[in-house]
Amino acid sequence: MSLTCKQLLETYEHAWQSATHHPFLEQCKSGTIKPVQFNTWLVQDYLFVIEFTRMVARLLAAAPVSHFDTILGGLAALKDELNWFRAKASERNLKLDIPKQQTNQRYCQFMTTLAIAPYVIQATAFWAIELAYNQAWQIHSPMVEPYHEFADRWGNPEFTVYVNLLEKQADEVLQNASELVQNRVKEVFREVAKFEKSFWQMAFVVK
Ligand code: HMH
Repeated sequence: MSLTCKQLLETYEHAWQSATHHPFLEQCKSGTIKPVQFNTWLVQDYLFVIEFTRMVARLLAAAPVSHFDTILGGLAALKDELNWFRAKASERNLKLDIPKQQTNQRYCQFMTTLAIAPYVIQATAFWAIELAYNQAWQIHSPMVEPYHEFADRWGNPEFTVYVNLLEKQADEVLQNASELVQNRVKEVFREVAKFEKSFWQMAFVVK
């Protein structure tokens, strides 16, 4: 029996729940988040997305040509996203050349190590990372101003369609994964869930 993305979500339901629910998101929804905390998340996420873009570039290099369209679409969206982050930071007078917090450093290090993993592992990690944001922001939508556009960026229905395509691509290659590789996929999925949970918490570590 081959492993599927749906099975990962079912098996690790609790860990996934923690990845997509957090006081940070609730406080953005209600507008009670302190601006300094929101800004902390914003700059850390910008720094994360730089390394995430590099991960997606490596994934493209390992992908079958039939997966190019979706991945190239993802990279184009990341190009816009990086520019959007810079615009948001500039509106808020935030410095972007600051050190990553430890959680962010570890998450980025984890993405770097995926470079030498088989494509199926990279594809599943890619799907899980995008799904985490799609669900987390969607579950907490709509958000009050000025957070509405943040919730909409990842929670919008087109983003869900894109994440579903990533799931299909991961499922397709999971069909041929050995048991050893399936076990690595499970570990990587749990790691993503753990990192996503701690990422929200970074907002509350204000330096
Ligand atoms: C921490 N996970 C984190 N940041 C993001 N921007 C995404 C996932 C997806 O885009």
